[in-house]
Amino acid sequence: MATPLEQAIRDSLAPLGFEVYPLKVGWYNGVLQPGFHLPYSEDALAYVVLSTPSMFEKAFKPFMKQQRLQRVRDPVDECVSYHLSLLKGNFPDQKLDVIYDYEMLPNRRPRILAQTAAHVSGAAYYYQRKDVQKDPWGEKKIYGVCIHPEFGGWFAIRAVLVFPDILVPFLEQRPPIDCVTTNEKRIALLESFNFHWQDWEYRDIVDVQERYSEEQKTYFATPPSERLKLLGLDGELTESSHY
Ligand code: B12
Repeated sequence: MATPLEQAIRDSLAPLGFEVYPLKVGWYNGVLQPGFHLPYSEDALAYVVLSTPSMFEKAFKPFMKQQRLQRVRDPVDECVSYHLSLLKGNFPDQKLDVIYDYEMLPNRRPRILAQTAAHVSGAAYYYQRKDVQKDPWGEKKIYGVCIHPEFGGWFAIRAVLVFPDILVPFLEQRPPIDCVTTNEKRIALLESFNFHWQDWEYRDIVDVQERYSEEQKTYFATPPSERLKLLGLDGELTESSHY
């Protein structure tokens, strides 16, 4: 059963095409080296925020239409931060830190390892090289990828919300659904994600309920300098994401 807080977060974000999953900071820190730890109590409550395929239509297009773009960063990132800032305003009496997927520390490490957070919250299984037996890649660097049971790879991990003062020592951890079960498929998944992610194929490694619309695919496949034109707006972008 969702707590009233969780319900309030869902009620704000679900209509915009986002999903949220609770976690304890300790679950996240527990699988990471100290250099990546989040500086909060191990029992502090956090939520992973995912964008599902419909976020583009439900949040991003209206955001662009309302001309809310400040042109300081990638438009999708601005849209996400706009909505999460509004959400923050719903909890004026609660300390809430929002950590975005694109935020970097001064040492150039990401502030949050979004995939690790998604895995430990149960949102999406994080398939890494070490989840494969007898891998064929030798010295090559192989990046891992999260797969969601309903959306496959058609989603992005946008942020982690941390409530430093809400301690939940008894929060129950749900394991992520392991939907890419065979060694062969895991190899195919990591090859596809690492060597030809531009063809979108890795996203369909499981049967999915929803994909990005053709318009959304075109948007992400368009070079950043032409994306605003595609949306009927003037100007060029300097920052971009492809998620
Ligand atoms: C930097 C970055 C890149 C870099 C480097 C990639 C990398 N993984 O290092 C580059 C530019 C290459 C890149 C490319 C892409 N990226 Co990228 N990228 C990121 C970013 C910002 C940080 C990743 C990072 O530096 N991780 C640091 C490394 C060290 O972490 P790690 O490998 O996971 O290692 C840790 C775990 O193994 C953990 N660990 C150890 N044991 C265990 C055990 C368990 C059980 C667990 C859970 C963890 C764990 O400890 C390690 C650290 O010590 C993330 C967003 C974010 N904030 O996380 C997106 C992200 C990983 N990228 C994403 C995507 C989609 C892409 C691209 C397809 C698209 C694109 N626009 O470029 C390509 C595909 C990759 C490719 N073929 O090039 C998505 C992946 C979504 C998913 N389904 O998993 C993310 C999460 C962004 C998002 N908002 O959703 N990316």
